[in-house]
Amino acid sequence: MSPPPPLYVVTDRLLTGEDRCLRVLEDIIPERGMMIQIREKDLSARELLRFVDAVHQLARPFRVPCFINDRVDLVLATKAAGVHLRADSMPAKEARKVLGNGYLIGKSVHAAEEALQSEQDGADFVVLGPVYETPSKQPYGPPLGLDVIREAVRLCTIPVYAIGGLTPVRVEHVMAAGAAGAAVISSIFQAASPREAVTRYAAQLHKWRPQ
Ligand code: TZP
Repeated sequence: MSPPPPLYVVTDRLLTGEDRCLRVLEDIIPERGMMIQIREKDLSARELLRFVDAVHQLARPFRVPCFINDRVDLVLATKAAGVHLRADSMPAKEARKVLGNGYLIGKSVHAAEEALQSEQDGADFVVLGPVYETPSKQPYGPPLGLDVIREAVRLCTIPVYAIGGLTPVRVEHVMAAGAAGAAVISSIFQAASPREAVTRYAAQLHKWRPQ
């Protein structure tokens, strides 16, 4: 199986407004080389379904895979690429029972041992952070630093993505620490030119993972 794309773009409508969020996705998706996580915790199932459909319309022509945060049921209903589980989601083992092997499972983790546990539970990749202080205002806890990435990469065989305060410059450091890629919200959605930000990420990421 080819490795998953190194850039994991995570949506946050509350940061940008829904229209801007979709316009940014429309702008960056043709660059490819990315996965998208739809992370819209405030939406009801019905509202989320509508939003996922809007994102799929943009992403599917370019074969950009979309993951839905937490909602295994909506992954099945929309045939998304997979689910992205968080700490209070259904455990990966249970999600696998529901989804079978035709879908991917990502998991958010905050420690190297949690990354290993997620792998043992059947996750296909983990997203570990916050590595740096994050400009997104939500409470993600104190920055973990690069050593936690190194330790998770040492323990795991599945890809470990870094998240939290990433920029096209910092991405070099997390990749040097062994990360498989970067998961990003604000440095793309709040960039003056999101497409240029994606191009800069791609230039850095592909140095580490030639395609
Ligand atoms: N989990 C850990 S940090 C974070 C999440 C969802 C937010 C990342 O946002 P940004 O703006 O890319 O730092």
